[in-house]
Amino acid sequence: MTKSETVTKAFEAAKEEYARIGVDVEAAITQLDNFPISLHCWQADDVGGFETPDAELSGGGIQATGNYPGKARNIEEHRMDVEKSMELIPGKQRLNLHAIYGDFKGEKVDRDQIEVKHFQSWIDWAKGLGIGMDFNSSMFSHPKAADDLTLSHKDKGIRDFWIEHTKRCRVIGAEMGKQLGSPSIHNIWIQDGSKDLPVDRYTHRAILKDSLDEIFGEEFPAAHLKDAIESKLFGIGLEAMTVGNSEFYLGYAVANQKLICLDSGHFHPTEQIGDKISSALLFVPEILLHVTRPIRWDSDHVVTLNDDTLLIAQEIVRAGALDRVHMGLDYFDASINRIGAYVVGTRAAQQAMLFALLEPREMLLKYEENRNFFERLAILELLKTKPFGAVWDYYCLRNDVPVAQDFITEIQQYEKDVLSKRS
Ligand code: RNT
Ligand code: ZN
Repeated sequence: MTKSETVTKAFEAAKEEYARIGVDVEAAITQLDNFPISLHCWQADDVGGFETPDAELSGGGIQATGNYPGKARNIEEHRMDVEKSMELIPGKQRLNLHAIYGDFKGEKVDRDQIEVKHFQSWIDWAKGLGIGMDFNSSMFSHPKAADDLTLSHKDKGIRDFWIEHTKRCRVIGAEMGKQLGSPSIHNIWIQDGSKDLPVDRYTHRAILKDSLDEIFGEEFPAAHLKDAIESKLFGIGLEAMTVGNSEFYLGYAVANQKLICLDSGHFHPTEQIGDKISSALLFVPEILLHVTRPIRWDSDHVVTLNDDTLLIAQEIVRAGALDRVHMGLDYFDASINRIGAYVVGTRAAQQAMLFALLEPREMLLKYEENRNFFERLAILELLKTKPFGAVWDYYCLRNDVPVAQDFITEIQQYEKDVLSKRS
């Protein structure tokens, strides 16, 4: 038997087995096909970006650790790496770009000067690939962010600089959405906070609220732009207080009907963002997720198919919210092959979605409503040994991407041919 015959045969058997507990595998696959994952551009170069002069991630309470060779040094290499990664991932993806990744062509363009023209080549690139794009204002790695205060700074000059930057980012995001025929989600995350206990939290939060009001003053069609705001518990060097904490942004998002962005690394370690989805959905129009894997802190390790990722996927599916929850990834591991990081992490997120879509919904609900809790537990445990892998492999085969471990050799080859030649 050829490999594709083996995979198909295993899939047919799996389909029957799932059908026996009332799961329609084909329907699950169709739903997965329509659920794009937004790939964060910043895994390819450790959150460096393409500003002139060459910048590196600095401050902001976030850190990319590791020194694995081969990171993308310019926009051409970056696009090549993202394309290579996308070739090895099944299903639909989008690209999530940060403002510092503009096509500045060696020119020094400060953040309050960026325009659509600096991103037109990205839009054209995305159009060529037939994918949508999301966007982020970049309020870190900049002299005007050195105080760890941006939109909430008491200095009006600094604050206005970042307000201008973010206003421009929304214009650029809206243009991306318009040209690509798919709304772009613009996300605001700021590092603003304080290392030691401050005496004035209130004013900084009041200022941040005013800055956001000013930023959101301009309206864009929902078909072009969606606004998201991202909360955080703490950052490195900013342990005592974060201006934009969960209460702040959730309050703001509810009051102004913005998207709340939930990042799996931005809460206390025993909290799971999967649990927050159904609550937020009742009060905000849509949710943006930054799926990541925090180890002991917001370490942004590559996403894996662990309990946290699974719960996120299960809660999206169980809440019937595949069209209201947008899944973006947000990790940056500089210690391993970066294309490998993209492929493993994105596949894990998709696998979580597929696993969740293969749940026998009716049966589980019935058990739960009848308080048959051992039975519910038994089925949830049983699902772990169902032939999930056979469905996944078939999904890859059908999408014409490497099946099972085959992507490993492809990435090794790319490292040999391309990455190892970058000094
Ligand atoms: C930082 C936030 C934020 C960034 C990216 C680069 O803690 O998670 O989303 O990771 O915007
Ligand atoms: Zn994030």
